[in-house]
Amino acid sequence: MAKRVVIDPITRIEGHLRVEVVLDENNVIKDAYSSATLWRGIEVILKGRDPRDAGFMTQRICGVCTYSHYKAGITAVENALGIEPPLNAKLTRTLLDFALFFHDHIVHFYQLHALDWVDIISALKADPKKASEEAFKYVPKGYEPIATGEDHLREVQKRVAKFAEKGDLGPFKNAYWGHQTMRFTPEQNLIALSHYLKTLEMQRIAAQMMAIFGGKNPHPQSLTVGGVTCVMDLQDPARLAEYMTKFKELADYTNRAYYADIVMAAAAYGNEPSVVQKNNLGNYLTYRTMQTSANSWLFDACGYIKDFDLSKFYEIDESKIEEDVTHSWYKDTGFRHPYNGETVPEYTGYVDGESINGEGKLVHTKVANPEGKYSWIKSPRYNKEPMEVGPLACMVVNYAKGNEKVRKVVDEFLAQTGLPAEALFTTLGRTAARMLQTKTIADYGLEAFNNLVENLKVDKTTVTPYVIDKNKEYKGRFIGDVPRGMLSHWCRIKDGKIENWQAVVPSTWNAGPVDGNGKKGAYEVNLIGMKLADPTKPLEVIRNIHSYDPCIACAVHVMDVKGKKLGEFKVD
Ligand code: NFE
Ligand code: MG
Repeated sequence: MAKRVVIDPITRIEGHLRVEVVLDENNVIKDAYSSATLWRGIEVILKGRDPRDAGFMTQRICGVCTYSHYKAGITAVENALGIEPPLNAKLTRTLLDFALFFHDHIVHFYQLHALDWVDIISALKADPKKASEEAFKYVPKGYEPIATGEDHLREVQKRVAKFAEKGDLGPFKNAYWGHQTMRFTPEQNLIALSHYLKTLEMQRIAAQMMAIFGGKNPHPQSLTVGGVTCVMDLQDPARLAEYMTKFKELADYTNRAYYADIVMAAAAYGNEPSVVQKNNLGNYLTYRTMQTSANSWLFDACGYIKDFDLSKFYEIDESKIEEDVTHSWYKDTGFRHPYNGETVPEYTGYVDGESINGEGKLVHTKVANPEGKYSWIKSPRYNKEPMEVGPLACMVVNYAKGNEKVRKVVDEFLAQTGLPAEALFTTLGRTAARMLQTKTIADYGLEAFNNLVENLKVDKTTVTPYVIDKNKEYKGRFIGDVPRGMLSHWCRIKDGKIENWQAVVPSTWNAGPVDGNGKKGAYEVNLIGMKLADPTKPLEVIRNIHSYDPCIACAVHVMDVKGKKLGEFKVD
């Protein structure tokens, strides 16, 4: 009988995710199931509400990308009502996006993902002097590394050694230290560890950056249907200067630490098969984001590539976005466009099976039922095809479209690392792409800031007035990339109230189960073919899943309107 490994929960993500992999006799993954085990939500709560309040409620979908759903909720209503916010408002919204992307991406790589790559215990054995010198190898031209100075690195070692000496590694315990697929040298591990600690400071700067024009972070408050309300701050040169200073600090950190560490990972992990295994799903979908002037976006592609082909860009046709629930715990009503989306729960649980536990023993477990339903996540499809979304999609689709800024950043990275373009379509490539997206913002984002400053000199408008006609029916949507990929919110308004609201979320695209046509989503299909060094320590699977930066709170954002109990869970 085939061996099965169940990882539940996958930790260091937002929300509740279970991944099951089925192995052949050589421990190669033959099949995989991605299952969201948590049920929560927002879409149904929105029904019957005032559309002007939608953004404040959609914002509660997630505690991580709070700004994404806020902006999406507001913009979907603007689109429905035919409101064009003033340029000042659009550019201010972009400045908030920059803050969110910096925050999410550095925290993801260092706090949520790095420990799949960086062996903390090994860092304690490093020679700090050697590490200090080595750090110079990986920074982009014209920059100096952050992790320099023998004394500084020795201090870093001491901080972590205190945990180790107590016999309790605190935040670093329960990881697969010493795993066969960990490839950094002790010195490289020490360099990355120093950045892990430094990021705890840098993420605070990103949060402050969001609060300058957002009022606070998380859950900023300064967007309103028609524009923005941070009028006083936009008129205050000190606030503008403060934003620019923080932007530059994060841009500098991106180049000197984040970029450098990914170049280092590319060098060390280039021969680790589980990390450079090519994805199986070659479809990547993105939508323009970060408006930088009246007619330009930093990432301007609205479309997709197929079969890993970087030479052909296809434009999106919004009518081809649908969601299917054949294998999700909802009543099956076929593929549905989100304007007509439905969410009727139908929980059927798991079935009896067996899996290998952490001691290598075969134990009785509940497992996903491939014939039935096995996740709270729906399966979004484009033209009935699964698509991967996320920073990797954003970078490769913009590359294919000929976005010059993206091309420059990607080409320089490939040249410095010696990697072929094909290497982007791997676990390593997905992790690198998130950094390259951050670097694109770091290198070019201030264009939006400068354009806003110039525009404010001649135009003080921050909001467009509007009326909602209660006798009219409206429909509208937001589509755009947020830190985890392409997000869309779709709304219908009737009698001045929200009649239907559907959010099709990045992690839903990637983490959804197989669809009614037997086509698997990105998580499931991309795991197939990966060999595990040791099934009792499935680090390869965790590293791959973490590379998407899963947010299951976002992916499962629906709930029963009456709050009915849908299943019982016992935690031992
Ligand atoms: Ni909860 Fe989110 C982002 C959105 S993700 S983090 O980015 O939308 O799937
Ligand atoms: Mg939804």
